[in-house]
Amino acid sequence: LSLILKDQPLSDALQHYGYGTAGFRFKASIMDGLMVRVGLLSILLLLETPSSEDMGIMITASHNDESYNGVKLARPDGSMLTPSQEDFLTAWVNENDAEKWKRLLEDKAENLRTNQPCSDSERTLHLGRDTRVHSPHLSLLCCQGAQACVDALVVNSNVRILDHGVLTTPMLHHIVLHSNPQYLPSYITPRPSRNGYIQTFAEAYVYLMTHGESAGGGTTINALHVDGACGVGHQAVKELTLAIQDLLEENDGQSGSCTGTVISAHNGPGDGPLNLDCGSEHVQKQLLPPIWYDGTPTTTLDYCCALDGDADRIVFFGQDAASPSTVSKGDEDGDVETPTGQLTHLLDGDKIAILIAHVLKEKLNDVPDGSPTMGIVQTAYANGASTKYVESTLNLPVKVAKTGVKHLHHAAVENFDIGIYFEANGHGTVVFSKAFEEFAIKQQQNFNSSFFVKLHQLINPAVGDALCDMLLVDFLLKSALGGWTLQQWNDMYQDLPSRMLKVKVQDRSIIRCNDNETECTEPDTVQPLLQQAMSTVNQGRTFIRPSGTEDVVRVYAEAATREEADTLAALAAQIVYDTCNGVGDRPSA
Ligand code: G16
Repeated sequence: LSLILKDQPLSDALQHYGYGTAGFRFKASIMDGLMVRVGLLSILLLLETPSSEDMGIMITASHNDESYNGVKLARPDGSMLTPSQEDFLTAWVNENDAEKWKRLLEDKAENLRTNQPCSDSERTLHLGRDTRVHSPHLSLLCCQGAQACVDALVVNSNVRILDHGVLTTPMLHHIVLHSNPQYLPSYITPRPSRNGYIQTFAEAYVYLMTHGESAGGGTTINALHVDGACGVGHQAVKELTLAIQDLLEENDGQSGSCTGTVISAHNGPGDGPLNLDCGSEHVQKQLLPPIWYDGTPTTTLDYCCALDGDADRIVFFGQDAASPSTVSKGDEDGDVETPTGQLTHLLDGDKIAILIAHVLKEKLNDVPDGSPTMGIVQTAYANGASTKYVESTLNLPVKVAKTGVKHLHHAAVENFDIGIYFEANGHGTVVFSKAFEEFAIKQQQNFNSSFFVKLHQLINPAVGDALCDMLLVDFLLKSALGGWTLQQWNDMYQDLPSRMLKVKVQDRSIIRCNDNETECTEPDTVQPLLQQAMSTVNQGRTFIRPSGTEDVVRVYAEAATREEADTLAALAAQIVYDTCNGVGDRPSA
């Protein structure tokens, strides 16, 4: 108690620490006290799980700039917290009443004495962190809070706090899920470690690349250039690439002649500022190629992808090789030259979801009886053309969820045997039901087809995962589709031109939206003005919502032409500024 209330009180007493779209996320300078509390409360949540279940904590602010940090928890099956767990955490991290804290801990201790008097089952709290400069310090505080709770409750040594050091977010979720193998299908071997993560996905990729119908048909293969956002994903890509090369060498001559794709990792920690002018958020929102801080790749740039700061998002793109981005590490003052290159293609989360659905649909058509159900979950940010394509051309159902993968994940699990969920920003994965697992096993046993089993092995079922998604897309393009280019992928349908903007306001909490965030409900003056703006352009659609990770209001607009989309976005931004107490300069038309 003295640790949380005296030694590490909340760093900013006036701040309400809310659990946002993806955990607590603030300027790192006001997070010390918060981290101690989160560590402590995580132990309470861990002790509530059935015996021998592990949980995890990830310290990262993902796509935000380096001055931010964050913390999010992983449940035993690798998924995000439930709303009631989020409420519990939020209420207690903001609590400063010593008596209430004392009672909470006494009640918990009493409960443990009564219900788990001599439990010898081991539970572990796994910790991971990204490469931000303050992450080790915040991680340490979290561990101290967790250890203090273990000591205070006199819980025996069967609670372990295991700091894995630097991990990608999906690695942490993988480790937690694989530590609780009861949540894994029988055909996935539990490997709860960083190396286990690398081996799991490298093996599935190599199997699929070397056993597909088109295996070896790789004449169109170009190197895949990966922009690591100057974050944690860079090293992980290198490890994955090495593991794949080793496996391909072992396989050499045994099956097919596939050499795999040469994957080339760029923009590691220290090459440039984290997420600045690089990474998936930059590429997708600014519609610009990244700065290649470690030197512009000299070969073709027609097959590239960009990760975000904790490697749970990915977008693919092609870049005009004639005018690549200016190479710059920034001068002494930290200035960075403006990129000059152009995107030739942007393949975002909508396109990734549709690529996966397209291949799976074909595969399922070949299956003689009883296919599992399949559908796609999107958010309001999904391009209107993508939704139309899924419903009209693929003939698949679409569900629209609130922003935040926790909402999409839930909707995908609830509604489909094969639930493909992606946010347009490239955050997503595929979840499979028990019925799918039985189907996949039957396909393997009765029809000698391991495709569905191996596909499941290549996908991180716990959370959106840039590295798995990268390998999956590469397999689909190169092998399953026999050598598609980004152009062919892009040509599946044409996106409506869209634009995303951010507006600063005095207090974004005054803004409320409907359930799927397509309309603004408060302040009530906003939506009629947005409707009016939409009516001025062809096929116009716009919405606004308060961000759950940054202190801004987000604006999305799409329309029939680039000019109309930009005009609509600017109008919507001005409406936000005028009606919600905008801060700084009024957005220009
Ligand atoms: C997080 C969430 C995503 C969400 C994004 C932006 O991404 O995991 O689901 O789309 O924030 O959220 P908002 O618009 O509320 O700021 P990441 O990659 O930053 O963890």
